[in-house]
Amino acid sequence: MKIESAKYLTSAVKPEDFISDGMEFAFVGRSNVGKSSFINSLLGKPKLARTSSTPGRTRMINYFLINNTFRFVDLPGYGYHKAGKQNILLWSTLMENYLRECKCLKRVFMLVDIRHKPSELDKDMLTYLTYNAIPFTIIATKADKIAKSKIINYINIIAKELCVMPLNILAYSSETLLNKDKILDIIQTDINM
Ligand SMILES: Nc1nc2c(ncn2[C@@H]2O[C@H](COP(=O)(O)OP(=O)(O)OP(=O)(O)O)[C@@H](O)[C@H]2O)c(=O)[nH]1
Ligand SMILES: [Mg+2]
Repeated sequence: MKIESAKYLTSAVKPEDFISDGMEFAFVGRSNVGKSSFINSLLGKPKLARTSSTPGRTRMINYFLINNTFRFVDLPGYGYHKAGKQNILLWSTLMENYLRECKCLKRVFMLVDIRHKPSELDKDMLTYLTYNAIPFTIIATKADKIAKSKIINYINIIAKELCVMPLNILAYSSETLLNKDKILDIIQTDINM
């Protein structure tokens, strides 16, 4: 698929703001895992979704309109340890509401850091998606941070932890754009269905 146009559409801060028609692809994962960078690199627009080295940057739900036909939805990250153990934001309420209510969702891209074992929250997310029959693709991002020859080993570890086949996980890097075309093809196929 070719990205012809991509622009910021609107943000949601409460469920009443959610858009209820059309097609959407949403991006979930731990805070700082690289969701906004993933969106920007897929779209070839480095500054579209705000990225930051500070976890918890994306607090609202941000909608982007692509090719005037479908939307990307940048969701707040989960598992953000704000200051000390007392103040852990687990899943954001807004994100939970979104996953429960969205009618337009074609697929969720669930991002994990290729270098780390998935957390309990990641496992909970996967269970949630499976239980609610939401189609998903697991993305192991920041693949540029490890040697190419090691990618398969890391994918195998993540697959085992998440109880999925290694084939169901795609390595990605917003720096090298590894597997970008494959991901755009997945989106195109979903749209055509
Ligand atoms: N090397 C490398 N760095 C990445 C990659 N993806 C993201 N980063 C960096 O990781 C940090 C977090 O990226 P974001 O895209 O802001 O992460 P996020 O998941 O949107 O974070 P929140 O909005 O806080 O939930 C930034 O410093 C990015 O530059 C990648 O593929 N490779
Ligand atoms: Mg973000």
